[in-house]
Amino acid sequence: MRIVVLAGGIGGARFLRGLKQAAPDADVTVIGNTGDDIHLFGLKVCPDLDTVMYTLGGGINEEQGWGRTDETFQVKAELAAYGVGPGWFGLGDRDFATHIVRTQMLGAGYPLSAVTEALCARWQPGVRLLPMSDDRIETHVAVDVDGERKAVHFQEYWVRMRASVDAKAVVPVGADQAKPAPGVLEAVAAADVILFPPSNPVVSIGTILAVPGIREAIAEAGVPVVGLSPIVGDAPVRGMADKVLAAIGVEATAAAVALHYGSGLLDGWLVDTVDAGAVPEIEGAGIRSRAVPLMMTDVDAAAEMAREALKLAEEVRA
Ligand code: FO1
Repeated sequence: MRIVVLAGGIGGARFLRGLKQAAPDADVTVIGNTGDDIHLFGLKVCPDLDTVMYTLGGGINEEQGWGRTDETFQVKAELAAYGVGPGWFGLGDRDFATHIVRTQMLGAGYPLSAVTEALCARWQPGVRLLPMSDDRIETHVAVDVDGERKAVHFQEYWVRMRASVDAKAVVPVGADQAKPAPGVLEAVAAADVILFPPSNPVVSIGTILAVPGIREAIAEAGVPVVGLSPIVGDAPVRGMADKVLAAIGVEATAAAVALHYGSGLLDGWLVDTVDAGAVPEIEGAGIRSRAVPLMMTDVDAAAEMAREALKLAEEVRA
């Protein structure tokens, strides 16, 4: 079975670990979000691609869900000693190696998709990891600070500001001129099922869908598209998805996110058991829905969720 998964960072990566356990023989292609990418110290950092690669490759810092395990921060400290920032983004020594290799290859003319393939040769994630685009896309967030509206890079909004101020707009800068990376549209067209894991519907999955051609390809793929709600009990399971949902006028509820994607895109939507009351509204919008446990407390729980998603896909296909 060929499965295509649109993945952001931590939630997407943890879901993928469960999917691999639930469907060990499946051929999984991950379309990874690159809107979180940031250029620091002359290096290109791809947080969501790295989180998927490290999580599935066994190198992730498990508690954080990002960065490397057994990490040290000597380079970061030395940079700070030179007064070179930013200090708010925790790049570890092991992680720096990934960004140095990536930046070196990009500098030699390799596209991000080839670089990602090269990095995955070491990590062997067990899935094909494609960036959503080889073109530069960086999400910026419009905020009001000291009475003036300004745009900050997503990472500054997320990490330095901890999403403490309202996001007035979320803009994937560069998306409208970008093209899907090689293999992305082909993978969607060849898929037997397409999954939206519990990633951020605005800055992760929404950004992937903002690359011209990807949303259309999924809507026209003619195979079941099933998503899992990142919102449980009217609150995001992790992160601050509610802040960016508010920016696009979508309520932080399992039903609102499903309706935001719409029945033109989604065929099925899993909500957590606490949101079982939302199932009739979602089904009324033409999206098949089931209430199952959606807390990814461990790999087995994530695997059970993946099984439920694949089961719903087969019900939709029937
Ligand atoms: N998240 C934080 O909350 N604090 C950090 O200092 C931080 C550093 C960091 C370094 C590399 C990397 O790949 C991810 C990092 N993240 C950090 C997580 C990152 O902001 C998010 O994982 C994604 O951008 C959202 O999914």
